[in-house]
Amino acid sequence: MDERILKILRAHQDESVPADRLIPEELSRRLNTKVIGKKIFSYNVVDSTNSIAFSLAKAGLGEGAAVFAEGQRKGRGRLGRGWVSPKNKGIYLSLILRPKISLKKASLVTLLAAVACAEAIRKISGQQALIRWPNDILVNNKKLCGILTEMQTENSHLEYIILGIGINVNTPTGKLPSQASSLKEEAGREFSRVELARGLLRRLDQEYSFFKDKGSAKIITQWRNLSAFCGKRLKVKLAEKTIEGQSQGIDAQGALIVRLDNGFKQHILAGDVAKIR
Ligand code: BT5
Repeated sequence: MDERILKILRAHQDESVPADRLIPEELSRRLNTKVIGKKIFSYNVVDSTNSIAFSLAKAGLGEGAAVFAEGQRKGRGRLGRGWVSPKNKGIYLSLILRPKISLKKASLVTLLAAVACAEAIRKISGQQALIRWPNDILVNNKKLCGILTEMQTENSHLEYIILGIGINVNTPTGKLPSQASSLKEEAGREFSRVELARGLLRRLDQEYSFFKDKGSAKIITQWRNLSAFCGKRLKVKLAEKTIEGQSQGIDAQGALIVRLDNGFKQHILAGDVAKIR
């Protein structure tokens, strides 16, 4: 095509309609899930899909509803951090979940989601996606997916969970923070976001139904098999300090077990992990 025409098209790329649109008509085709994605809402650019899902859950919307956006202005990570969400390139999804479990078990939902994300990414791309505790999916040691689990509680009782998932699918690395990558960059080709999103909803549906019916044992085993750092030496940044030790997997509540050099085994519920060697 003429270089002048290409220049105009490129300049307006962010406003153009993507070929594979994350809209209910496409996403729900042959989805066949029991709970997850039974209702799907799609937006163009929003501040954060988690914020929309929170408002919907607060207003009483039932479990399994999914909110998708083509882009986010204020995508959220954990601990006040941000999630870079370029338009039309990634998947930005939030789900409303209302499991009847104790607060102590809520972090298992993050692990369950991490297993579903890693497996859906593996299935579509053949890439060796691995989980970095608690909420990152890595390919070739680079983060291309993050999970944010937010909760509403009342009197120490879990009301609902908003499960937010961001995946860099066809995103050029130039639009991402350093250390981050996308499925396209790692696999060397583009992927259908609709196909990946559908695969992810199905996988989440299977894992979530199994978790509600039969408990967490299967998820913990699957998680261990997909873990990037099991048995490796780690540094874990906690709220007030950083500790070092050997990763010994996760316990039944989903806490990371780290064996410190003095032999003490510490169970960690929240932190950021980096591998040392
Ligand atoms: C996460 O937090 O990884 C959770 C990300 C969840 C995003 C989804 S998108 C749909 C839903 N709606 C939302 O508003 N959020 C959820 P955390 O572990 O705190 O990681 C955040 C850090 O990852 C940032 O401080 C950056 O260093 C890095 N980062 C930011 N954007 C990234 C991206 N697109 N890809 C990879 N790394 C990124």
